[in-house]
Amino acid sequence: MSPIKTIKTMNVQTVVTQPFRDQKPGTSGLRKKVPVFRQPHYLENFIQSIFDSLEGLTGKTFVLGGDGRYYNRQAIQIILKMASANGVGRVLVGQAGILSTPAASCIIRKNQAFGGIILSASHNPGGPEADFGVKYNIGNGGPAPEKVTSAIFERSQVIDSYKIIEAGEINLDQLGSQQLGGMTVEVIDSVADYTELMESLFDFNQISQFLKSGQFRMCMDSLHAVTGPYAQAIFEQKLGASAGTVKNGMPLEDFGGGHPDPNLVYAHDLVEIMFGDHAPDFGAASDGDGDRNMILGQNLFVTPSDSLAILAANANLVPGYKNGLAGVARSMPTSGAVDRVAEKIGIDCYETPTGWKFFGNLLDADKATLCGEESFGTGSNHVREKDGLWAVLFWLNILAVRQQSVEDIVKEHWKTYGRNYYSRHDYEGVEIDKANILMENLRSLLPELAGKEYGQYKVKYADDFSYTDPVDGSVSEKQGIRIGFSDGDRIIFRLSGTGTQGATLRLYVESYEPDANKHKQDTQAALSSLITLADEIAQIKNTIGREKPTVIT
Ligand code: G16
Repeated sequence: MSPIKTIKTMNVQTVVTQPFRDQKPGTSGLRKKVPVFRQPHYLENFIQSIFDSLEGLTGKTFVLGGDGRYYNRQAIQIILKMASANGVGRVLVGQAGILSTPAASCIIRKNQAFGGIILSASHNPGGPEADFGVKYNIGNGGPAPEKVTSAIFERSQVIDSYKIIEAGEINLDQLGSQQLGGMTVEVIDSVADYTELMESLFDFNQISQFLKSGQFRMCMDSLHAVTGPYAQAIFEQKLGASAGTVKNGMPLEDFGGGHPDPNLVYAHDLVEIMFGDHAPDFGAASDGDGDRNMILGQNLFVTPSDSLAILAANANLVPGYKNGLAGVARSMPTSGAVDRVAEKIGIDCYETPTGWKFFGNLLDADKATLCGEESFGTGSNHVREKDGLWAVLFWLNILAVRQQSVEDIVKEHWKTYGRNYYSRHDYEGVEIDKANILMENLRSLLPELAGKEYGQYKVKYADDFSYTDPVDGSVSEKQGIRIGFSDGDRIIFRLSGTGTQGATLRLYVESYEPDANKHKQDTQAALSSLITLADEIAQIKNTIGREKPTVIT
């Protein structure tokens, strides 16, 4: 343990400020452009609003870290000084300011911390003109539920001062304890606790033998984001995968100019490798803060919805889950593939609004063990966040046990359970007014849609999804417009809650095909009539003035 270093001058300053109107947290914390966060008092106001909304934080332990994007280090210095001024007892900070979102969740839980602040705008680009974000996680390690984020927002709207101490900078690169006023700052290894947790869940021996067998090659693309050091430590150093298995493993402040979003569009280098000649057997990517994942086989993209279903169906092969799943949960727009697995195993399947925070209560109450979302998120009760590398390890464990290709596993799954053709079409950077008009028009159509026929499709139900939490009874309304047809097909419309520029309209399309002879179609072709119908009902092109989506996954 390094000696305790005291930084002198600890005057607590109370700085007069005025509210910013735009500090309402979205699907996952407050996300804005860096120049917005760098305005005088902007970050400070939001952080003080967090502290003001928490009762009994004096003397308590917090966890702090981020995905290493531009402004991460500066923001950490400010937050540490504010935490000290607000009476926090101890802050555990990831070395160099680095903590992946799932690692932060793991560390909060392991240390029974009061909560944590994670600095990330997830999959959004980084850099001086790009995106930054702040989210607060509660003591269970998960994102703050709506009652907490609402309280933070309400406080931000009336805030008139914040507290900060005058002090020098903390050395974020040196492991060990330093003193900041009355508060201890412990700079901790960003990777160790998380690696240990993974080792407790998966059969590292079997995966290691498999990786070293020479029969199997994998490629992990960390997209110059936070998972680089974690992936190198786990796959290459611990499990013995060959050097170079992890690509783009050095976290960069601007993610190398890329968009750290593991999907077919933004992880194009990996997609080229996996769809090229001599492709490895298994490919994976994760996002800016390490909570998302994309899984690929040779010439094959596994949709996140299918991935969740396959993990659930094979959980008995993995040490950490071999005693069975209490239940599963998926967000409403996620395909119903996992529902069929749950039905077969005889466990409950919960349908929640979009946002990992909605899984927290289900996991805490042991109603669900595995959770997942179409937005490339999968996770379990081991932490309270989705977890990219956990999903990759889960797949590796299944592959090591079954000794089959990704394609064979997916095709067998479809044969057993049927295939849910599924796609999401995103229209990014749409004018906010136009996006709102489209959603309002759809809402006003809802009462007359039920029973209506559009060619082969008959509308069975049409509503704006509302969720009542089965644990605490809280109600979340207006969570997405669902139009379901009598054959089980669905189209869903939502506005994203994570963008920082204009609005993003998301259209989700799903069609179930039980017949294995019809599982070879191209996804977009299989869904084409539903996609056309979605435009007919919502008048997308006419209302937002876009001919085609920005991103299709
Ligand atoms: C966040 C949330 C996820 C959500 C995703 C997309 O992920 O944690 O639960 O599914 O955003 O949300 P939206 O459709 O509102 O943009 P992340 O990885 O960005 O933190």
